Amino acid sequence: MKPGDFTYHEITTQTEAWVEALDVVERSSADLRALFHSRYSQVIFTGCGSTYYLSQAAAALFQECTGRIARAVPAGELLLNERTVLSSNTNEPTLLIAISRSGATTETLRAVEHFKTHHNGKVLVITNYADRPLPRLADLPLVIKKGQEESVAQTRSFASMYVAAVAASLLAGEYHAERSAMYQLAEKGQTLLRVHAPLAQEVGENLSYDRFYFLGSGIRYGLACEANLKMKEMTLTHSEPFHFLEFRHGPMSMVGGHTVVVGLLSESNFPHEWAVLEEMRNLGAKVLALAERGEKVNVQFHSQLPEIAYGVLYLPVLQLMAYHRALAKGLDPDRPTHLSAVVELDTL
Ligand code: F1P
Repeated sequence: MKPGDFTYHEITTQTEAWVEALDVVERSSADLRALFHSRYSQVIFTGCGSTYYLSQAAAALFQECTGRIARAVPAGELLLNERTVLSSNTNEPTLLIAISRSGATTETLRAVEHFKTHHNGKVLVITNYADRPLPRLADLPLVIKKGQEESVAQTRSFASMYVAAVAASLLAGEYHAERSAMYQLAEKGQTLLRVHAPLAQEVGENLSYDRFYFLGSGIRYGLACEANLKMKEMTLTHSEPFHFLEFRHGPMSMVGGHTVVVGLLSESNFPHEWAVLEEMRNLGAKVLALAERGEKVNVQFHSQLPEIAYGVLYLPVLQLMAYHRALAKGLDPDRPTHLSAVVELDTL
């Protein structure tokens, strides 16, 4: 095995795990319906690192699909600063959705245990491993085994759990046709990986770029955060995520000829978001745009699905770009510096 072989395999086979995620949600649909019809006044999504970013993407989508207030917090905050997150009125039940690849991260485990002991509400867990402590704490666990990975940085696992979170949100919002249509995503994802592999390699291997900004708004912000984390973990490159319009309010000072600005564009706000990318191009940035369609957009999905359903398509090309940059820098994408696959603490 060469450095990066696991990561490459996990990125390029991830669409199998997307399909399994849809199957898992379908098999659990009666239990999920019962859970979503139970009484709760707010929904909290939680996780750590990648799965916190997944929580951000999922909370925005859940609220968009259902109209119910949903928020994402890092599990460490839910545990250590719970009064900034949960209502002290225990008559107001909360639906807690905890997400973890490993099902063993200490912060997430302790936060869920504490919630179950001191608060009123049910717990849904999304994970890749059944035989771990976190799913055992759940009222309902959704386990997507095909998302399991050898690598430390999450790629296939993230996408699989994100697809499950999207499908569950569509179910909660009664978007049934849209949820069925998600089965078409696997083929679209494979096509994107095939067609845009050279672009991911070209941008990834260009070491004259020294900083990456990932712009995404609404349901895409959490995905921009995750793409930014891949760049940091795998390639040790300065990288940050921003909401599109926020980028003009300070961060654009950092833009120049060595900058890549990646835009995860929406359909609904395309002109406003595109304008930001054009301005950054005029300041010398290399712009990499991803969207459902658009004349000058580098990566076009042509999924013909509604915006709420196709978010996972933003991920594979950006994951591949991080993989290529890590190799070009002489790093092992499978084993990011200082990281282990799961953070287990005996201090909490
Ligand atoms: C979360 C996580 C990963 C990160 C690192 C440490 O794990 O923070 O996102 O890449 O490997 O763990 P999990 O709770 O989702 O298993």
